[in-house]
Amino acid sequence: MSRRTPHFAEPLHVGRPNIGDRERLLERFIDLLDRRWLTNDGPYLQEFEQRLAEYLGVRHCVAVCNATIGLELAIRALDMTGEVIVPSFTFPATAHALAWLGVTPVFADVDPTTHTLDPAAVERLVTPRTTGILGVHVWGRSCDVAGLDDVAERHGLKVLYDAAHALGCTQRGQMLGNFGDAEVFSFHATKFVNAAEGGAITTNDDDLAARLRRMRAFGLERGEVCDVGTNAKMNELSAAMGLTSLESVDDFIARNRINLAAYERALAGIPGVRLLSPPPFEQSNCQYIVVEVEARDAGQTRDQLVAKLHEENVLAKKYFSPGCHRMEPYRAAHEATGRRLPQTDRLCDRLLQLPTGTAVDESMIASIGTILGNLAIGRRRAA
Ligand code: T4K
Repeated sequence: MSRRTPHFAEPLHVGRPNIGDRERLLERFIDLLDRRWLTNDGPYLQEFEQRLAEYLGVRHCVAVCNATIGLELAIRALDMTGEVIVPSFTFPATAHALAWLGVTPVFADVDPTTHTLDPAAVERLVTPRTTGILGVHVWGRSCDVAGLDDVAERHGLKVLYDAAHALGCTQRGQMLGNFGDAEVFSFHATKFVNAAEGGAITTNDDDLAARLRRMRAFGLERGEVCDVGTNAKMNELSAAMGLTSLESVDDFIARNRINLAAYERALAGIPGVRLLSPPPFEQSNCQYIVVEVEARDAGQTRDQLVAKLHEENVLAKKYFSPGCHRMEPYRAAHEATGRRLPQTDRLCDRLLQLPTGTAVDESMIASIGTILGNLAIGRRRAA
């Protein structure tokens, strides 16, 4: 059977890493090899933490080996136990970090516009066992931090934010990273600023920062074991990558904005295909191109569109489908509660993400628009 040639000869990935200044990166690698200092609070780690804290305007930044371990560290350092309320509409790492520590993730529904936790839905789930709220700034859109703080204050709960998507994004003009008791960023290869693997916990609480630093390195402080700890350290190679990548943060954001504008043009007028815009009056890193599909108007379901895009080598994603509450480790316990998460289920069925970043240019985006337009309009004509 002959296979049709895809539109793109090479696959276009969502999350193709941005590389930044290669020369600077290689200089740093040579330098750290010459110095023979590869991990354990090395100079690049310290510089990365300091530069990140300055960028975010936050007092403390504790770099870690990845965001999942960063969440675990923060959950434990904040003494979250029992039940913690969390969105189901997130990468499974958010829920896993709780479950891994024996804390029950209680899934709350999200706001249909922001895709982040709905404070009213959170409040309905508070029980005597609840110790905290774990919000996710999904796509870099800020949670309703004032609404969640209000619920937390009235019920004596800790607030942690999963800010894996949110570097360089603001809430009322202030950088995310400054809210709740702590926030956790990801510097995974697929994030627009990356350290190959990496993460960072930010907080304005001095005692919490000291505890996180101890816990990150076996509970050690000045050579003494003062706490139960683990090994969550970021090594020097990752820190050098993170630092170099962070130096290009403005360029990466500028490129993401240009790509977003190109998608706005390319997708305009395609029936049933709506591009999500970042919130007005806020700074956004624009690192995810998120499209909502209305199957009735597009003449195709989201899944059909994704399958056809893949045939053209556009490897669109279906983050975060299914929601965590429908995933094997959590399904039975969630079903037993009889609760429904209609907004989450709706988003899980309708959203897709398209390639952006420095590996994609405006002409590729125009072609993706043509492919999508032909699929949606062609189908309607056929109907
Ligand atoms: N919280 C939230 C809300 C998150 O979204 C995530 C991670 C976390 C917490 C946990 O953060 P970390 O512990 O990872 O620091 C990706 C990422 O693996 C994952 O980190 C990310 N969220 C999630 C949203 O997306 P996938 O399923 O897209 O697959 P992946 O990593 O294989 O990469 C996607 C595509 O990118 C591949 O098709 C090929 C391309 N790619 C990937 C890598 C790793 C490259 O071209 N080069 C590469 O080096 O998960």
